[in-house]
Amino acid sequence: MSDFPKRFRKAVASGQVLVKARQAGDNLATFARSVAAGLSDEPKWLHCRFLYDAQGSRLFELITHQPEYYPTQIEASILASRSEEIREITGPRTLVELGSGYSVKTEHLLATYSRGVSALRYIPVDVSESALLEAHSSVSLNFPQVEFTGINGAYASAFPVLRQLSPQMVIFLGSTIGNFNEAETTAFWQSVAGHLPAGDFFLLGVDLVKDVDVLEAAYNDAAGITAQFTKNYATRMNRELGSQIDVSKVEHVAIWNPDLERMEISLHFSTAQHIYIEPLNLTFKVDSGEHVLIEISRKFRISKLAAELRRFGFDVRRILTDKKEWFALLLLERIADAVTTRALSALTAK
Ligand code: SAH
Ligand code: AVI
Repeated sequence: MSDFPKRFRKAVASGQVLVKARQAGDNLATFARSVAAGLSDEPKWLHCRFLYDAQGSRLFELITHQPEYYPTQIEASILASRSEEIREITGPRTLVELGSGYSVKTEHLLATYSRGVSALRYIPVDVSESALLEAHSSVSLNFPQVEFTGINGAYASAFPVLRQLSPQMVIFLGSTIGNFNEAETTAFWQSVAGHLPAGDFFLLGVDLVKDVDVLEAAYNDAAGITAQFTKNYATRMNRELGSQIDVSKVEHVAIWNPDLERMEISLHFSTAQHIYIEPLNLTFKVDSGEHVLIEISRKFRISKLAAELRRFGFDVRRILTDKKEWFALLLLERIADAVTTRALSALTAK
């Protein structure tokens, strides 16, 4: 991992499409350890990043086309109409995208940021190799002037190279930030603030708190695609970890938690089952009727979020939202180090 910045520089220089942040074989061990940690806990959980194998990435893309799943269409229309305004504030710069998936909505930004420049550097970061390759075929076809270097790894794997990419705008769309719990959110912003030079920008997409019926419908689409996406977790465990889960006896459950203002997505076991983790030779028992939490999707209130971001060293330069105020894009600027250092030490002193 420590030589990653060097490998990354070489990849950019040689025009390589993808650079792996981790060593081969690492992913399976990481997956097995993560599943074991979650199934040892009470209540049981599984980490949502492992939803995205090739099939999971395809299913997520299908979710974004379901009529009930409003975030994608609304965020895309904000980007389509406001990308110029964003570029006017930031000026031309490199685009780094966290959790880029198929980079579909990003094409609005690529179109705007590639205008009038001889080349635009685009660095998408994603744990899903298939999603990065899919994004590359589309971006290279539609934007030949874009220099694409995908980082195949977790978000944090890209942080050590942020300094060499300045001036940049880091993009984190789709309200994927909502999939982090509180501890992960704090660690994420502290780490981004520690690596992003002052004056660089961060474009954050967030889904806002709204009517429970709209929210629950978005995660329980009539075509059952989200249910397939959830159950694919168990299918992936069977294939990669030899887990022997009877997938026909698990169900997708997605409900709104009003106290924590988040959707909670679980695998519900209708019968007791034993889950094997072959690489670790461990077995866990799940009871009949038990729920295993596989994903949270927090929804936000702009004023509270903006105050929190300021404490992490980000100034909110512009808030872009739709008429119904269902979704928002926040354009953040990383403020000067002295100010941030004070803010961060005040945070850690709490
Ligand atoms: N940005 C796209 C895709 C969102 S889906 C959109 O808005 O539509 C979330 C994406 O983040 C997936 O492609 C998934 O593979 C990736 N992802 C999830 N957890 C990750 C992690 N810890 N590190 C890097 N990528 C991650
Ligand atoms: C990627 N992420 C923001 C999606 C969400 O809405 O939380 C993942 C998802 N899960 C089920 N549907 C969509």
